[in-house]
Amino acid sequence: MAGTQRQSDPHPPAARERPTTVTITGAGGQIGYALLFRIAAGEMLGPDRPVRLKLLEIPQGVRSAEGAALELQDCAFPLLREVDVTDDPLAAFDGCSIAMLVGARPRGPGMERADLLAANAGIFGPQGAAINAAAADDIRVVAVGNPANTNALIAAASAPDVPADRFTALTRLDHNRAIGQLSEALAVLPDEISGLAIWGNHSASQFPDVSHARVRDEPVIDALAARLGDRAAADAWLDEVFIPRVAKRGAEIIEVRGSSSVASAANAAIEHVRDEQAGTAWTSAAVVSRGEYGVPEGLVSSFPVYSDGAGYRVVEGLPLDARARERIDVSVAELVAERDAVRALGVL
Ligand code: NAX
Repeated sequence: MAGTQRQSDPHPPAARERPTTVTITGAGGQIGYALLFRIAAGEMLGPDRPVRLKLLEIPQGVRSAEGAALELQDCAFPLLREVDVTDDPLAAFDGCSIAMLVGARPRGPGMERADLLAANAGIFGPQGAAINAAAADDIRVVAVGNPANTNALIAAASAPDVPADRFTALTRLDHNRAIGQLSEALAVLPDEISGLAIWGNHSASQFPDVSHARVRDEPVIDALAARLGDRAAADAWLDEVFIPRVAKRGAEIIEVRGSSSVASAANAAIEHVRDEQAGTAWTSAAVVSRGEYGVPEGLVSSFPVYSDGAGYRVVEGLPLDARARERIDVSVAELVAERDAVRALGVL
């Protein structure tokens, strides 16, 4: 009988289901360590979907990933079927349904932007090719490693047999940061705020946009005006405090904590995949543009998105005022420059 268990069956239904293969690159790093245990506990795909984890590292990172694999075993998670650690991208993406591309080359001292893009093209190009060759038909990819949008673009371009809309980049952390700031400013709970949008690049040029956001049933802008005195005070707070604070939050975390965002980034990556798979009415994610809102086709840019469980789609038809248009254009211009720099390297 569907949905019931025979009393003699010692295994819950999840134990009999085929596991979903999740590949995490850079799994021996900080965000990897904050991701693995939550995924294995079922917080990303839910309590009914067993997982097989494949951890990809460079040779220097393999021992760290192996150590995490030992600890995963020590958690005895019922949903965790298998953990493989490898430095071979083809083995790592074999049969993979969800790829979380976390490992990236950080900007070193004196490194020019072109050098950074070239170093990451050397990572995300081959990983895209390996996804093309080895991943499962239902593969979905999220780039977390920076520059995340352009890294997703490179991976997508290197996987010609995989539909481009399977590739996304993480701006959920920016989205959550913006909600955190609004929730504090308005003294409401985070889940009372809806309709917030991050546009453009996951960088300081991004545009955290409250123009369609509501707190309960009230426009956020009206709630801010009521709290801060008037509409001019609300606009000033948005321009001078909120937008720069969200856009530069990563730098603030580094300054205060002495190290970059880790648990919040892992949390956002988990929520990005969870909502893409389970469906959501509205969030933010960087997806391959089909020309929506004038963003050049093919760029991986952040938009307000929804998911019906079959991948993120852009929420279309939102009116944009001149200030929003200008901010989006600035961030998209940065994405165009990154794409052109990568093209100049002969990568795209
Ligand atoms: P760590 O340096 O702790 O870990 C990165 C790991 O990636 C290392 O273990 C390294 O050996 C591995 N790696 C490097 N090249 C690799 C390759 N070719 N294949 C497989 N593994 C490889 O960095 P961590 O703090 O975990 O951050 C990872 C990335 O996330 C960075 O690029 C960082 O900039 C980016 N972030 C992105 C965020 C976002 O919202 N999109 C926010 C947080 C974070 O800054």
